[in-house]
Amino acid sequence: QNLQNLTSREISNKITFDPEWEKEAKKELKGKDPEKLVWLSPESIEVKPVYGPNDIPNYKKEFPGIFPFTRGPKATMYTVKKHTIRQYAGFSTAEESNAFYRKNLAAGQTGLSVAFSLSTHRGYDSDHPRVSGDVGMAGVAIDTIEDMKKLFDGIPLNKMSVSMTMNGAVLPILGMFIVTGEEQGVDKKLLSGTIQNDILKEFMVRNTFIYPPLPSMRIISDIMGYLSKNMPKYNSISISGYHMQEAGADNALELAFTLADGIEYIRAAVNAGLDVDSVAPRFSFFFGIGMNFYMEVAKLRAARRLWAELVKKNFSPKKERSMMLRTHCQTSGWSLTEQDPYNNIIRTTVEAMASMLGGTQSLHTNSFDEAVGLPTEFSARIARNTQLILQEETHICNVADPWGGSFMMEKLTDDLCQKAMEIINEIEQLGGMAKAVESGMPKHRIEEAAARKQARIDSGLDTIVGVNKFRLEKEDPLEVRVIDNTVVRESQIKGIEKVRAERNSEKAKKALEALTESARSGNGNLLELSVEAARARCTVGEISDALAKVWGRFQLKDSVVQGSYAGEYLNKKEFQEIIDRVDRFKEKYGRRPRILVAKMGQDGHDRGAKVIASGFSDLGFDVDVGPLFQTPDEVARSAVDSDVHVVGISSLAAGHRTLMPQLVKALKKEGAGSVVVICGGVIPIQDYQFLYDNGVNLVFGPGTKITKAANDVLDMIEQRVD
Ligand code: 3CP
Repeated sequence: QNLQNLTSREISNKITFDPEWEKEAKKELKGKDPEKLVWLSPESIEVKPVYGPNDIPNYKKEFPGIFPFTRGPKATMYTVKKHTIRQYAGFSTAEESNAFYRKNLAAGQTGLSVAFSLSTHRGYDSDHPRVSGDVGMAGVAIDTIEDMKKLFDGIPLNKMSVSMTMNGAVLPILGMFIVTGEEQGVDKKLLSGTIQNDILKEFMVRNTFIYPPLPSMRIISDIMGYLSKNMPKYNSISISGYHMQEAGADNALELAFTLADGIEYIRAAVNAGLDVDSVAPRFSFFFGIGMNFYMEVAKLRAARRLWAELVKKNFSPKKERSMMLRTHCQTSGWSLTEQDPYNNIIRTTVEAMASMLGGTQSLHTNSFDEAVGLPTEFSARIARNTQLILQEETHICNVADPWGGSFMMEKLTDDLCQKAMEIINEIEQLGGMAKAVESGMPKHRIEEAAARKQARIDSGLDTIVGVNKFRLEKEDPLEVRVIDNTVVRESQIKGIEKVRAERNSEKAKKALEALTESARSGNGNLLELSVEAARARCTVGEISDALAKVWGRFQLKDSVVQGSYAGEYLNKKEFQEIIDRVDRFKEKYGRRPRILVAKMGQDGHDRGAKVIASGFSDLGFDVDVGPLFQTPDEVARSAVDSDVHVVGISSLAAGHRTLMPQLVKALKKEGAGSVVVICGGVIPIQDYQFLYDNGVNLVFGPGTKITKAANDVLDMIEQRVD
């Protein structure tokens, strides 16, 4: 079924001004054309210095709570119910995370949102050797139902709505959540909350997939089938653009890819024999909100309108609610800076305002220290209070969609709808989002946008206060939360051993065999079988492996985007100087400097790695990009095989203290001790000396210009080669 084009609004893209205003502006500009003041946004939308009624000649009256819901899903919006303050959190063990949740709820948070350990995301138990650096670092480690019960100890699941960001190991985690409710005495009909369950974007950006795309889509339809029958208050999916924005997508790409994912999920459900009205009412969305203020507000308005119109025209639902887009938002993690970090409080406030003015249903505000580590109690309090102050003190909540009817906001909403629709149609040409993902198109577009953005910052076209303008001479280090990974891992391993010793092993074995059989035959509901397996005390790793026996584990093929960084770099002289230096290197040593850009552990956030790869490649380096999820030994082996001068590791999930020393040792063992080792990403300044002491040669924090990094790396390589 092809998507029908939206034709409800004709919009003009010609830049015109009101003649009276134009005359006055020309006077002020001493004769210059006011068109010079038009700003070309990253979405390639021309933002004019002023708007008037002629910009929205086809304006249609719209109200919140009424199709197409541009102005909000509820008629009364925050005047009756304020958005949910839902802070994403989780670290270390279930006991520690539970204590953190309880404190936050007592202090004004209104919903829960669980961050799981990357080991859990990828379906590994904490005792697996591949995840030694990951357990409990960037989220809470859950291996068994006993961990899940501790996580929600004292939190009644019939009252508290819980969001769980889980995509890869979605079956064991959701199964364990349902059984936790059961063992708390809560009927699953009463469980409320959201499971992220959005695998398509994992293959594009977030990378915590386990299985190949096709069986992953089956998991999603099975979950939708089970939830629509058994858990009417539970949102079966959180279709996420947030991670696309974090990976570099502009607002039009984020909007288009997210809605196209949503359409694909409805198709998957319909193909699995489910009725659109049995699933779509429990679809929910998730958008990132960055510093492009007006555009972010427009994005949420455009998202609701486009979704309503697309679902109506293409699936003919009977229920209004099937067309109603409800969303969570998170302020942009990427917009946070390591430099002058208290500026992040202000950034987050502005982004939180855009989310509320755009009519979000639920919101996470980032803590100011998240560019360097996990939030502390102090920074988490400020993040939460940002929302409380906006809700309680500003009176923003007293009016639904205050931007409605603004010439500018209505025009930007129209513009974004049009841009996104163009991209959605391109995706349709490729055969829908699953096919587009397979072709690599969305991933490539996002990586291009990320490289362009980095060049705009490195060359000063886009300003980041405290980073490329108004930078402090001296920075004071921030206090960061330190997690002792070894202690967490040991305690998890004890927990797993206890569960295995006490369970009925025959029952556990049967439950796992049933899962393998269902994966093989295609019969049965995988969530129902996972609930059985959770009851039988099977672990996350065992349930995941039972399916991997049939489907295997998926590996992405990767490539480097070329030309986008160079294309956007303004200061051509500065850029050319490095290219010349690289050329001289080649003349002198017979080959170009060669770098292996790699990621270790289960940390799949690869924007940094990809941008470095594109930037270095455009500067003339030979660049190899290693596959995701490598062990230090595997990276060392690839470095030797490719005979590189330098290995660059990007670390965003706090694994650097464990994994970097292991890498240095592994290189030495391979006889490659002279390879330069560099590291960048989310690394607290307090850890730099530790890394240098353990053989790392250069550490680059967030906000480092790629051109500077390239020069420093060349200095180091030349010293070594000479
Ligand atoms: C709302 N309600 C109202 C009104 N407003 N009733 C009367 N008048 C109103 N004005 C009702 C709703 O209809 C609903 O009931 C109930 O109140 C709850 O409101 P809600 O708006 O649905 O809010 P909430 O329960 O918080 O749900 C929000 C959505 C949900 C729908 C967005 O999916 C959600 O909470 N998502 C969170 C996702 C999340 O936290 N993700 C974290 C990603 P009914 O339901 O009965 O209608 S963090 C990942 C980032 C980093 C990483 O990946 O690594």
